Amino acid sequence: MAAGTLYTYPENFRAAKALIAAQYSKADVKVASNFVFGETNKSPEFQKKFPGGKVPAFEGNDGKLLQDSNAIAYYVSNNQLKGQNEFDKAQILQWIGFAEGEVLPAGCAWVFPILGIIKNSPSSQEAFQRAKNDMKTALTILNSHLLTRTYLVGERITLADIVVACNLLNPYKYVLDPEYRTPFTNVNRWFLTLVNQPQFKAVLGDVALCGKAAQVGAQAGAGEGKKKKDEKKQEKKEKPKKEQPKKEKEPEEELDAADAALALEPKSKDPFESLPKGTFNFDDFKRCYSNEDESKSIPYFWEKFDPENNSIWYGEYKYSEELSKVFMSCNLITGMFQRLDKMRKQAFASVCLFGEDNNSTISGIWIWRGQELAFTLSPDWQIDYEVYDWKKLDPKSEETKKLVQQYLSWSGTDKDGRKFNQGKIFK
Ligand SMILES: N[C@@H](CCC(=O)N[C@@H](CS)C(=O)NCC(=O)O)C(=O)O
Repeated sequence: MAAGTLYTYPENFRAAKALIAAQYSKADVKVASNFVFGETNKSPEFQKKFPGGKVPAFEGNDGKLLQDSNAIAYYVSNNQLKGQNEFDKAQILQWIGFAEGEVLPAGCAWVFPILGIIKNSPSSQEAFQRAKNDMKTALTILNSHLLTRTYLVGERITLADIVVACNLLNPYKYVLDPEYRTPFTNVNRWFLTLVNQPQFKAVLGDVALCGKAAQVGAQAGAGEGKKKKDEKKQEKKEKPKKEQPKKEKEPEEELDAADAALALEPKSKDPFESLPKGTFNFDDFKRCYSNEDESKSIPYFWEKFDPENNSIWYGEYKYSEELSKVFMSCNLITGMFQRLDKMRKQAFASVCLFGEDNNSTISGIWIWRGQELAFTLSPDWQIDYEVYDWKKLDPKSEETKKLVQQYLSWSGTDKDGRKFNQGKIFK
């Protein structure tokens, strides 16, 4: 029986396939405890073993290496999951192909902009609509197949069920609301049967189906009424502070898609261009902040900061009561960072999450060129900023010094005493 270590971040639906399969087959698969997404998988040692640096990745106790969630899930599966005869095996492969080719693209295009994993732009509205339609087509096919069957292949759960259900996990959690999913009774019944099996539950915990479809820019599943620009306007329990590297890189999960989206955008004028440059060099400061301890980089900041031409702001997320899972809130922050990509050159921010699941707040310190709220300089930067309250800080005041110290050193508590949990750096 296969035994080894799975490299992944927590709550990765791809990794769940192998972990659930391992539950059924009693394969001894352990999740690497010190894995930091965007860092461990980008290291030369990791990439030597797993070229491309994607996760999940599997290292057997015997040294065998495997990438790709479906391949790993297959490897740790028992014969029942793999199929009892050649035709079953072929059908299982067929459904894995369906999961990857039909379900996953539609699911990602629909859910990822909402989770802030990929950038949403006016052109992606079309992709969004297409994804909803494609998901309908995929669910229709599944629904008619499951009309007369309990499981996808044969009479018992196989890898086909595990892989298709895992690829449907995020859609069912975040966007397939009761109205959308009602026609797909057989798929709903099948999905609920699966996620309530002890082997699924051991990996996924309780899976709550979506009550209200989450929208882009909003906390998934949370009320939408408060946001003005409803159409414009969001995994893994992240590592607790002690284990987290100080200057965590932004998650690169699916950044390939985000980067591709950015690359397609026409080159536009720098919105900061009309403002005087001043003497503060953002690149030099960022380099210092990344390489030095805060005992050096914060004094460096104050020594170099040019208050005539730059300003410091405090931004606080308005709807903290809607924040649920920490990983989703982190995606909310990094999603905003991605959408502000062109602002990076002349800006820096440290945005922190305080508290824990279902009891957290988000706030941050931002520094940028100019004295006004920078988001007003470009329509491209106005997707998220209205969900924050913004306060310009007086660089001379003691309060500002304290806030800069706190947020740049990722420490302290929020106003209500919630402890620092995660920090994200916009640079
Ligand atoms: N087909 C692969 C896709 C793996 C994949 O895209 N993983 C993402 C995270 S879920 C990743 O590691 N991205 C990091 C990167 O692309 O650098 C699988 O199913 O395992």
